[in-house]
This record gives sequence, structure tokens and C-alpha cells, in this order.
Amino acid sequence: MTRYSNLERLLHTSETIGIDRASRVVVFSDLHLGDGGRNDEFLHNGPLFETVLRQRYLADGFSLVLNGDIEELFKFDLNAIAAAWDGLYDLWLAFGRNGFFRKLYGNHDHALLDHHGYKLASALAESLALRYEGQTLLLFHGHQASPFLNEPCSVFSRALFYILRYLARPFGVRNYSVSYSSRKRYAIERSVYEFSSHFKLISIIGHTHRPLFESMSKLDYLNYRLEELCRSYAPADAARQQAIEMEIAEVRFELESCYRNGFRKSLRSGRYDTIAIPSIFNSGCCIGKRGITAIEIEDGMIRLVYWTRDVQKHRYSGERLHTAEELGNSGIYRTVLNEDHLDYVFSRIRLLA
Ligand SMILES: [Mn+2]
Repeated sequence: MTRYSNLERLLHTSETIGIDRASRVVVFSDLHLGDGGRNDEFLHNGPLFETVLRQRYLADGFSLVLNGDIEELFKFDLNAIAAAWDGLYDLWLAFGRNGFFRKLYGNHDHALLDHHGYKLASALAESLALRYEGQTLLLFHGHQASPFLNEPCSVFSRALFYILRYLARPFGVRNYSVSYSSRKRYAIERSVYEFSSHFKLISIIGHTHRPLFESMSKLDYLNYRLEELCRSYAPADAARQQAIEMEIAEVRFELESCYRNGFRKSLRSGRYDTIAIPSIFNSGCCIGKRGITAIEIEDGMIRLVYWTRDVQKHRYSGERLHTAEELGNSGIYRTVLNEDHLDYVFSRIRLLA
């Protein structure tokens, strides 16, 4: 038994799919689908999600990975969920034609394994390994790294299941995983980070609902960018220096608005080490108030993207570093929050880990 035994198990048991520079893959997690009623947390993003999936990813030849907590089985019955979102199930299955569709389970939809005749059973797995030029991207929900929820059938998680299913719903308790304490979130991220760095691979998780890119949260990214800009200032020419000054002002505005808006999830540092080895990525979630986040792999690049209708509000609330692009005439905008070449990410992992 090593300290990563549960995650190592995933590494050794995952199905492996080879991808290359021409491959396109999109990863979403944490939809928490309900019964379509007013306690369904996915409801307000449903039309946005469907449009993005159909018009961008299905139309542009992407394969699809849904990385856990897709159905909210702690609060709703699977039959009610399947009835409310059947159209979405069919849309997901259509991605098989583009390449592959896999649906990994998380802690909130682990019980899918007990349902016979589940429509998406053929796509269901615990984890998936993508092989890219001899390197591994390991996709799993992330609860496997929790010290408490390793055993899905433990007395603890059964008790939690009944408490949430029968008590939380009538009292209208919001999704408890969102209110996950930042200490627990950090513990999970850190153990996935250590595991991935040890095996020199990229892990893509969900579960904590906190987007991470190259092991960095938004706050870390902004601080890192600020450092980079300051470093490049002295040797730059006058025109470039002016541009750097402007960008520094934008980054500072963004940092300040992070704090001002009480963007709590971003505030905890994602640095788990003296240097940030870019080995953990998190696709965030699809139940955000203003939009959804996803991880895209395309043209040998990995990207963290954000989709929203709220582009005006978005622009004035601090996302000024990035430009939003409209998806056709849909009124839906895509913003690339961060991107890098996979080759570069993997060489940094090999050199630093
Ligand atoms: Mn989860």
C-alpha cells in the first residue's frame, strides 16, 4: 500500500484511449441534474449547456467526457432525473459518432452502478486515461482522493446519503459539495497534485467545483501573471513597457475584484509546493450562477474555458483580461481563461516533478 493507493488503482484499471494533435475532447463535470423542478440546481444553466454542447462541441467534432456528479442522486430519484433530462441523454450519446463519449461517476452519482437498464450504462466508468504522445492524462471525478469517501458503501457515506436524500431536500439545503470547507477542498487537491506529480501525469478532476489550470487557482494565476509582467518590464522597449503597465493595471483590477466580490473559492492558494508543477486541472462545474466552465483539448492545446450569456455583467465584474467570443448569434459567449500547449505542460511536469 502506498500513500496514493486509491488513485494508483485508477491509473492501473482505467481504460486507455489514444489521442493526438488532431483530437478534440471536451470535459465537463458536476451538473447535479435534478428533476427539472425548482430545487434542480442545473435548471438555470440547462438551455445554455445544451446550446453550447450542440452548436460548438457536437458540431465541431469533439469527443465528450462527463467527469462525475452528473446526476444528483443524493436528492433525487434517477427516474425523475432521466424523465426531466432525457433529451440531454440523447445529445450525449450522439458524441459517440465524433469519437467517444464516456461518463465517469462521482460520489453523487455512484449509485448509478446499482441501476439496471440505465440508459448511459455503456458509457459509464470510474476513470479514463488519455494517452497523448506517450504521456498520460488521467480523468476521474476526484472524490477518490478524499480520506472519508474512499469506501462508497461505508456506513458513513450511506448515512450521508439518507440524510441528504430525505432531510436536506425538504429544508431546501443547497448542494452540500459547494459548501465543502476550503480545508477539505485543499486536502483533496493536494493529494491529487502529489499523486499526479509523482507519476508525472496530468490529472483532470471535478468534485470541488473549483476550476484549476496547471495546478493554479484564479488567484494564483493572477499573482503569477503579475510576477511575469514585472520581470519582463525592465528589458522591454518603451512601447512594450506601456503595454505591460496597462496589463498590470488590468491584473490588479482583477485581483482586487476577486477580493471585493468575495470570490471565496479563488482566495485559497492552489500552491501545494514551493514550485507549481502543472499536474492538476479541474473543469469547475456547470451549476455556476453566471455560467459554466469546461476543459477543452484541441490542436495539442489544453484550455480552461468559461461560457456565459452575461457578457456585459461579465465584462464589468472583473473578467477584463480575456475577450469573450460569441457562439454564432446565440447570445452565448466563450472566454478562454487559460491555455497552454500539452507538450509544454508535460515537459514542465517532467522537468520539475
Ligand atoms: Mn463530487
